Amino acid sequence: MTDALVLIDIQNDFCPGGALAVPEGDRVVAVANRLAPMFGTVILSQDWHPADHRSFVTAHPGKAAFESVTMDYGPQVLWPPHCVAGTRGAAFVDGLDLGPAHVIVRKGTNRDTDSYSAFQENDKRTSTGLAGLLRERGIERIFLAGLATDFCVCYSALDARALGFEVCLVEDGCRAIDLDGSLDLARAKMAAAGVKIVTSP
Ligand code: VGL
Ligand code: ZN
Repeated sequence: MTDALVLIDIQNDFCPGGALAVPEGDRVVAVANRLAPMFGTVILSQDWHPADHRSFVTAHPGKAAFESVTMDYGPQVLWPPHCVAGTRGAAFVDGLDLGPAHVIVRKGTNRDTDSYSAFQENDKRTSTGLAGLLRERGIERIFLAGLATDFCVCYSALDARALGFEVCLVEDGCRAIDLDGSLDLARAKMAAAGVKIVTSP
């Protein structure tokens, strides 16, 4: 009862054929569907951007996708436009069973700030409210799966640790973008923060 499953961004645009496709991204769906009924609390996060979001390469003429720029809040990778609110790309993958989900947390809704973490925006100040929700439900430990291991899953894991939750990363329920060694870096940061790596039963 003190465990929650938090499924990160299992959306069309992060799957093969999507705008920001993660290799084998669709493979996490079966794991998520198998895990969800085992938990009393299931949260889904959904990347949900306005069409003119500042993390989109299209908002930075002369820049290329996957280049980094400096925003007010620090470095920001420029992404191909993805998960635009209300579009098919932003929808959850068809095969994902939404039945067990209690709450959907949308993130990245603010034009000027990206939000990798399901807990707070990249400014490291603006909360999504997820920590309060989990605490009010008596949650002490979260299991994380979804997309992408080295961005939204990793940032969510690190924030959860900083907020005092135990964190188990379900490795076979995640897939990575792996941009310039970002997966190794994410693994090292998560290990240093005390994130446990587990596999689904
Ligand atoms: C993500 C880049 C931009 C993710 C979301 O879900 O990992 N990555 N927006
Ligand atoms: Zn995004």
